[in-house]
Amino acid sequence: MKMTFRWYGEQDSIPLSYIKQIPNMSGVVTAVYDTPVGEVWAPDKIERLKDLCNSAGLEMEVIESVPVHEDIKLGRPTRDKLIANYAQTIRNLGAAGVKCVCYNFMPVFDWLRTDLKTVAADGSTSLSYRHGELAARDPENLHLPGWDESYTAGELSSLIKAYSSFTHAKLFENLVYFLNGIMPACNSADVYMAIHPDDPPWDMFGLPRIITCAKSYDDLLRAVPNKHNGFTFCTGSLGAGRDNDLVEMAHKYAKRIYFAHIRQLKFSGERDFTEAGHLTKAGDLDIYGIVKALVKAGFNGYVRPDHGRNIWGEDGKPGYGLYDRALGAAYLNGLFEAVEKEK
Ligand code: DNO
Repeated sequence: MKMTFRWYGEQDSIPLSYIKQIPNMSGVVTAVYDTPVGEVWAPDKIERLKDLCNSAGLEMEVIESVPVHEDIKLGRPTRDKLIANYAQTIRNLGAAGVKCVCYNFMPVFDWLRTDLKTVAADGSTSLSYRHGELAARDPENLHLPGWDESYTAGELSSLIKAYSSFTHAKLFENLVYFLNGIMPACNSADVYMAIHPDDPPWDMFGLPRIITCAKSYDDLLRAVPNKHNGFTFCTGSLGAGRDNDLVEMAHKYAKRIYFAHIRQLKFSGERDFTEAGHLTKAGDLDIYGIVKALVKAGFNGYVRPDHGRNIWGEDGKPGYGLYDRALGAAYLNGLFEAVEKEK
């Protein structure tokens, strides 16, 4: 495995030199943030980002995310042009040494939470989700960090309407169409696509969500068997689905998991949870069991500590502070080393 760390480009308050100081850090996971969704990422922007990372002694082999335009998800007539642009971005990324691209296929919204700073007994803060509370909110008035916020209010409302009679099957068909359209570019650039699960893994505000469980994984692998089609195994996203057995999934799909986001959850209700530090005993997910299953089944991808808490007075980007993700990386390094040596 290669341990990595998410870095939000030059706007990120965490310097690359600090990331480099985390033991065993091979590289950062980042993105070109100033190209509108749907346009081609220019080679000079990619090279510039790569040079920044490499000068700090870090690789840039994983991109999170190249966002997918809503017209592709909706299957609108403009999609072929947008898919051709996406394919060109993949070729440009491959030429710069990128090996893995994380993306998601969630309609309109990315990850959802109700609170970004839930305070724990020890004073640390983390993200939390309470289903009843979120479902009662107006989706047209939601803002969360890390989202594409480029829609105007009018665009957002017409997008939500456009999905109103949209079925899961149609969305899945459009995902397959998209993947088939970009696979030739992935083959020639040798770039591995890693779809991020829906977070949380259920429909929200009447918008369909389709990457939620083992069945979605099976359906997608069957529809697009190409090895360049694989997964970002996000334990926090899939783990919110109480029926998902993450240890079993880690074992079953290890070879098609190209990127693992490892994060811990503590449940307070059927669909209510607070994020926690990465340790197995800090929450309800068996982080040790997941790592063990991945390693034993031959996982050989990228890993990043996901979210965690804000601690030691740090007022970092919610879910993306330095300190607790560094502690998470240290813990995960230990787990991987132990399990790999046992193998
Ligand atoms: C949240 C992240 C997601 C993820 C995208 C991938 O913290 O895991 O925003 O980056 O869904 O496309």
